[in-house]
Amino acid sequence: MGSLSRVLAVASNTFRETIRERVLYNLVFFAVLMTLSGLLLGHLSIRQDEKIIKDLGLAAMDVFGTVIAIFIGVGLVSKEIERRSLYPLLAKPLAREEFFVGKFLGVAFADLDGDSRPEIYVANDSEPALLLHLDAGGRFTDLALAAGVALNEDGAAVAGMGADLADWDNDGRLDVFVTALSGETYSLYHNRGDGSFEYASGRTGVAQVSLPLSGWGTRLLDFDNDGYKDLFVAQGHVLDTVELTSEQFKYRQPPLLLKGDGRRFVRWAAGEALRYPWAGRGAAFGDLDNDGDVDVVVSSCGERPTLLRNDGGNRNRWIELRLTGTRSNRDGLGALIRSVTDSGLSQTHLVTTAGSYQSASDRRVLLGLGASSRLRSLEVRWPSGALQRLESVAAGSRLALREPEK
Ligand SMILES: [Ca+2]
Ligand SMILES: [Ca+2]
Ligand SMILES: [Ca+2]
Ligand SMILES: [Ca+2]
Repeated sequence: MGSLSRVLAVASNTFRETIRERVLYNLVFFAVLMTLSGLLLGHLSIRQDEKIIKDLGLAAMDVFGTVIAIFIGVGLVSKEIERRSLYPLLAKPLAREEFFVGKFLGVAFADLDGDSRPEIYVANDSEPALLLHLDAGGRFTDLALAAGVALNEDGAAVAGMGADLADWDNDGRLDVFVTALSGETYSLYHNRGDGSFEYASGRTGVAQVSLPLSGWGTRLLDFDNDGYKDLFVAQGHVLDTVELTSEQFKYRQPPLLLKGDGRRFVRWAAGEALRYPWAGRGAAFGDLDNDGDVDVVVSSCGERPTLLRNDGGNRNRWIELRLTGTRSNRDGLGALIRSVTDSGLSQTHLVTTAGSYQSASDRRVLLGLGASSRLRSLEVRWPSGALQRLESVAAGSRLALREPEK
């Protein structure tokens, strides 16, 4: 019944909108048809001087013209209904702004503008990416082009596949990263804080490294707990025949690990496992062995998933956080964690399982402290707007934080 009533609602809306647009067109068409048939019959009747032929002919043309007009009208309306029925947004009256067209691969969620409602970043495989802003009335608007995250620095759409929203330069604002196909460069953006983003792939070294690579599952993660986010990408070209037509591009590619320092990213040799080429696709992140560093699971085409255990990431100090929402969602998804170490290093982490590509990650947050023995301050901004503040948190702690009820 639910789907039937939604279809009827859409049909009703569509009918009202479409009829207004098309009725004039159909009337004009009908009038032209009748004028032409009248002229034709008039011509015949003058020649044959038989009134009955004229009357019968006009009546026949009336019926013919009406049937044609109805067919065209019904055709246009049903085509419009069919087009709209492809979209899953049928539960409420539809506005044109709510249709966003694309290929929709990687998706990441975060409140980028601090209005306590999440934005949705959508990587769109060769079409401009979307940055959907949700207003207080529940309506989405695509801000990607205006914000500068729809295209790359050259104004071209890249084959965006995996995406992540994270603060890689520790300025307190979440930034955007999206992977691309070989021959393009991965797009790393810097959030300027005024609603616009800077394309930072060139100045950070990400562009030069990623030109021959094809990336999917990804995350800006701090694999060595030094307090600066690094970059992991599961890789492999989309075409298993690419080596027949290209000498430089490979179907199987090793995963990419770049170490970041808040300004630049450099390739990091992290053992034999990261030299093995896969047709990598999904990548999920989490501390699977609970030893204080982030491990990675990569899925690959035609092969078993691979677990990459992080050995040595816990040489630096760390704190683990697990959030439980009360007023916000139960898992605290979307919460922002701001921390400052004893040595003055500020970081911002987002609680999320999303991002990457076809993968869901550990919702716990692992905070790298470098050599610091404690956090000077820790602040959680919950999706409800609630603020929670802790001081002097020792390294090695595993904190379960519950959202304040009031
Ligand atoms: Ca927002
Ligand atoms: Ca930032
Ligand atoms: Ca790091
Ligand atoms: Ca681990």
